[in-house]
Amino acid sequence: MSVRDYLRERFFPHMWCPGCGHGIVLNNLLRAVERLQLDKSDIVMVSGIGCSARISGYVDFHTMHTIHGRALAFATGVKMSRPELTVLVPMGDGDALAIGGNHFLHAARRNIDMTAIIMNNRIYGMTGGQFSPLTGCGLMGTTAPYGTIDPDFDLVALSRAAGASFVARSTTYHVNELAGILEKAIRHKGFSVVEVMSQCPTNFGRRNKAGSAVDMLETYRHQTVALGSKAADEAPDKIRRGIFVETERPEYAAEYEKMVQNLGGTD
Ligand SMILES: Cc1ncc(C[n+]2csc(CCOP(=O)(O)OP(=O)(O)O)c2C)c(N)n1
Ligand code: SF4
Repeated sequence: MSVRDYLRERFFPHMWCPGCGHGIVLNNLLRAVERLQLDKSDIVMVSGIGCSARISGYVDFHTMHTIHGRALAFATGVKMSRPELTVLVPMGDGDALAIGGNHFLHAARRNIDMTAIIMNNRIYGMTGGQFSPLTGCGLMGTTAPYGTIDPDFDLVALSRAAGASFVARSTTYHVNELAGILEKAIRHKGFSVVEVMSQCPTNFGRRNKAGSAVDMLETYRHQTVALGSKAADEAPDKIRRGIFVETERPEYAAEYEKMVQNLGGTD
């Protein structure tokens, strides 16, 4: 299978604005799936609502485009009924951590085997630029015309504390790294979180004077450092990229199946 075989080309051109980071995420996600040579009929992609969630329209897997904030709840149902399938859940920062924050915490706590890809553009892109739990103090949104006073979550720390057994961060600038991380996240047995810093030039960039999409990519290049690198030692204030957590612990669907078998099976 090649990357194109995993695409629904009939739905192109896509709906994203020129320069949006979400297409880069789609590209690298498909590269990861291609490297793993997964059969597309063994993959289920479940998404909520948002520009990021629209990824599910462009992949030729089994797809469910559900409701805002509830992708992980639907995905949990899919995984519990068909644990042999690979479940991918692309979400925006608003989708995953504002309206969907409760589902996120409990999916991580349960360590259910799926890959949550959180496209962090620090804004509600689809609905015109309201601030999200990842926007950060002082930045502008339509709902924060004088700058938000809400501190942001550190998604890596939050995921680790909630129990995710694989936690990583990359950006749409670092595409080779991103594809490699997504490949490992999908292969990992347990709840995997991949935060991808993904630019929204239209609703975050313009309002926050972040420049063009290319300028925003340059910012990812200069303001992040790879975990364990010399650059990271020299720049404690820069944002870390890489794999922060990769541990083994009991996976929820497998534990449930064990319990069913111990009780005599389903027949
Ligand atoms: C229950 C519900 N509340 C609100 C909305 C409106 N809504 C649609 S997308 C969205 C936010 C999208 O932001 P995010 O998840 O960060 O994704 P992005 O568009 O930035 O990729 C909101 C509030 C909705 N569709 N359903
Ligand atoms: S509004 Fe932002 S997130 Fe949505 S498609 Fe445009 S650039 Fe991308």
